[in-house]
Amino acid sequence: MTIDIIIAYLKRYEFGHEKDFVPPITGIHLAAITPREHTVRVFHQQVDRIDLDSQADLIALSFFSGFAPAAFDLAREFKKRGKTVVAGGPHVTFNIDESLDHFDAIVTGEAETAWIDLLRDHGLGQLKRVYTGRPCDMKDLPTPRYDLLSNKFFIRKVIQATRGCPFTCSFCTVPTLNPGFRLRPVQDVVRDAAYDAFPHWWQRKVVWFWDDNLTINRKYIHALLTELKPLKKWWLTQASLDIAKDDKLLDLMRDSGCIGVFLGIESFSTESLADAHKRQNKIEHYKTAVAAIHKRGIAVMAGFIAGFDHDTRESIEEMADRIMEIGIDVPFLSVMTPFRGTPIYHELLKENRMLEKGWQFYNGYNVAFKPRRMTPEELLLAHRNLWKRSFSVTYSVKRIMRGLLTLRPGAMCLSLFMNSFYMYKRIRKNYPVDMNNHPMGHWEEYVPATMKLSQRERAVATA
Ligand code: B12
Ligand code: SF4
Repeated sequence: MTIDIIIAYLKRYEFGHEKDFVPPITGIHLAAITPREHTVRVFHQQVDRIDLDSQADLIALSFFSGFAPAAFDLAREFKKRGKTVVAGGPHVTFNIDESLDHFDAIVTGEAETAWIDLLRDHGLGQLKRVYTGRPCDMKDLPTPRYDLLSNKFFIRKVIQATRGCPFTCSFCTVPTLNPGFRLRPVQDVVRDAAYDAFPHWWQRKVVWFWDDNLTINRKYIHALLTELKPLKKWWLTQASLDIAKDDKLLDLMRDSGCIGVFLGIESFSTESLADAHKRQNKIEHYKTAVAAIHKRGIAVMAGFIAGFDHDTRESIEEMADRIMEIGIDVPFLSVMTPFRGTPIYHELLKENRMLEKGWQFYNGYNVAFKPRRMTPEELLLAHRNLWKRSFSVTYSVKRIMRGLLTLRPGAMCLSLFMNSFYMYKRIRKNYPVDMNNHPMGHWEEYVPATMKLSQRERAVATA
């Protein structure tokens, strides 16, 4: 059988980049766990042209909620051409009924325990509508099919070593999507990190861990980094703030080639952190935590969310200054997004604060709910102002200069590259923002009828 795996994408906002530097791991992982008797191609809509007239026997789509309209469009086009279209991923898992309107079959949860059954059934002409994937044990997972990645991605070695996270932040689907905390055997991960069939030295050198929270199990991370050290890679990951207090771990991170960590800092308000169930973050420690990581020459990327109940327009815009004060090298600035499958979604639904917006509003840069202390339009504007202030020439250049003075070479390149890129976006695309006359004007046509909250959903929420 021939299979086209497509990762759907829709441009996210006026400052957004259509081309990403680092690929998702989902498609190339799915291709790797596909039995070898099948022929697989992987497309990323973000960078690749999608072959609608493909001769494939099966089209498999994966997508986040914000890209659902693009996935539904693709499904419609392929079905018009007589193709069987299946889908999986975080959106499908929490939106089963809607997904069944668009796809011939869906996989909820993790593919490892369901994908092979689906392929077998399709081969026999006995496709079921829903396949339920259970959390997999992460043993014996193959190396992702890096060979199927388009050469448009700048960095290509993406790896997942662990799955899940012990925390329960109110806006995050990870605890329900990937329950528990599971680890791949260290030797499997090191084998993938050692994969070197890439054309450019930086693609061989840089390893990006797409984990939820790589460092949480200390015994495991120590074992992994000790084995990683001789490979002399530069690596990056997502971690929680507690690493900053662990000198031994930070030293090992430095010695094994860590150049960047992404921390979910989210907010400068104690009340907002409490609302978010982000008990692991302590505002008074932010600066010292960043300094401890910088001491090892490692760059700190950090995520911040605008739209908590205690946020005001002013507090959001001021975040730009606070982010500079605590020394973040690359900020990632999102709008609170109430994804299905999260506690915040249920809370907002109960309080009748969900806006009936299309899925394209669920991309981390738009407003899909009624904020407590602002209108949705004000929140959007405050976020855009925060973005503009954060990536102003002054702040971007300051971050680059600070990086040149304090970071190790790989981390310095990261700060230089990302800050220059966003500063360029800031200079080139300084659009005014108007929800009803958005630069992405065609978005409104994507609001599907399925976005209306069903009677059943309201009943469940208020029960
Ligand atoms: C790595 C990661 C990123 C990376 C890479 C993004 C990417 N496009 O892959 C970065 C940091 C760039 C990122 C950014 C964003 N992310 Co992110 N990210 C993750 C993370 C931590 C891991 C995803 C991953 O690679 N897992 C490993 C692979 C192998 O597993 P998987 O993708 O889950 O796929 C498995 C199953 O879902 C299933 N499956 C998936 N697709 C399909 C398709 C078929 C046909 C089948 C059979 C099965 C199947 O099988 C796979 C194997 O078990 C998840 C959290 C999580 N645990 O899922 C969040 C997550 C996916 N991200 C999320 C979000 C919201 C975003 C952003 C929008 C955030 C923002 N504010 O900007 C951006 C979007 C950027 C973009 N351009 O796509 C949400 C998505 C929620 C939703 N309902 O859409 C998640 C779930 C986290 C959360 N907040 O809850 N992210
Ligand atoms: S720490 Fe990160 S991955 Fe874990 S629940 Fe919170 S937001 Fe999700």
